[in-house]
Amino acid sequence: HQVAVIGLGYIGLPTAALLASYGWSVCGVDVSQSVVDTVNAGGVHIEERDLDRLVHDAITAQTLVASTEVPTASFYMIAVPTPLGADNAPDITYVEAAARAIAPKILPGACVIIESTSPVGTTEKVAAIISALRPDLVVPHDGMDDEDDADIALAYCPERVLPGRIVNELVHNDRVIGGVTPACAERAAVLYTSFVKGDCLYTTARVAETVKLVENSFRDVNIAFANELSMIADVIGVDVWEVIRLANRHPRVNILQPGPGVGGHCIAVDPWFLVAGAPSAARLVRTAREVNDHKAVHTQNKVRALLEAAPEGKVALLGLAFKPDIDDFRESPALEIAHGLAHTHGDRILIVEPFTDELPGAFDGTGAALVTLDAGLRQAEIVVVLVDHTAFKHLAPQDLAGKLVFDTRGMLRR
Ligand code: SAJ
Repeated sequence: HQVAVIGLGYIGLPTAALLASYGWSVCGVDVSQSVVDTVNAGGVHIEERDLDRLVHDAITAQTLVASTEVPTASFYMIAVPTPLGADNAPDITYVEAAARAIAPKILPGACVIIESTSPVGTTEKVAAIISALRPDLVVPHDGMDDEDDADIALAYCPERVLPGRIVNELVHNDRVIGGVTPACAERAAVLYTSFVKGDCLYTTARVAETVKLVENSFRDVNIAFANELSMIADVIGVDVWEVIRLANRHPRVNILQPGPGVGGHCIAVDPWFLVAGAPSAARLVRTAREVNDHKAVHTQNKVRALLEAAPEGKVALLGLAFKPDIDDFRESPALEIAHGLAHTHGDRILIVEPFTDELPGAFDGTGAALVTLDAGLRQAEIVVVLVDHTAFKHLAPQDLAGKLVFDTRGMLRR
């Protein structure tokens, strides 16, 4: 194979299928046999726009195959998860395991690319792992006397695609290509320039690692500002949406939207990787994380107060996903809020989520029920918007007449 993509998740599978569609012979590798079987049957195990057709076509054309074994390849792309461990410390064990799986297979001339969001210094750790397992190879390192001495190339090229738009953004976004040496970046660019229509921007691996974390921290800090404003507005008694709308008419102000908290597996996680690298310097980044996490607690408390104000009434919670029009519930503040309320208020909780057929297992035994939007509106005295799915946007004032309404997204006024 020309390319081995390690990890067939939200990033690896679209990237593997896209590379295959651009003529590369690709082997997608995953530790899960069921993922491998699904992909080899031309199917997908994740919901993402345009992905099913792309995978189906690549499998039919035999340009993509999936396996649990790492093959010998010219390019290895690591796209495995890097979760948060205990105490918000980054856990790179899957990246390290991928490096150990690649090491015995790699031949001189090959290129290893890390795409997983990683704490700064991870690329150097991968270099050390391959070096230790393959003393016969000269692995590149920063500041080496003659970079042409290296037997393999090693680069960090972060993904930066938006869930829901992954296939499109993989092609059109600019890419940061961080080589351990300039020659490594050039080698990695051979892969990216074959399908990226945005610009390929060259730098060092360490800068590229930092850039990825900074992008998501920037967004987290800005959402935290909006969320803090919403809590300040509650105290001083003004409409936060009106404040933001008018403030944003200033030519140099661009405030984001408050919500019930920040979710997803990136923005709620990556800032902690930056904090871990420089704990005492990263004060604003840490506080932003705390503000956004607190917003979910604050939202839950406000719903509890409404439940007390209408002691016989039911509440319809609209949405569980971490953002609109997506079926992804990972790290979702809406899910966390619904779950907390289900545990204390059981059968008073009605959940409306068009992106699922059944409630996640964590709701078992709580008494909370998944209902349609119409049923929720019929039965509930209180309506809480947690996610601004398109399916909720046609709600009219008469649908909500006589109900207590709490709109965490400002959707109804929009
Ligand atoms: N959110 C708000 N208010 C806003 C914008 C977002 O509350 O004004 C919330 C959303 O509801 C959601 C969370 O923030 O809960 C994150 O959503 P998002 O759409 O901002 O981002 P993600 O997590 O889907 O994708 C991000 C993107 N990063 C940036 O925009 C800087 C994407 O480009 C990255 O590739 C992705 O993280 C990743 O994989 O790291």
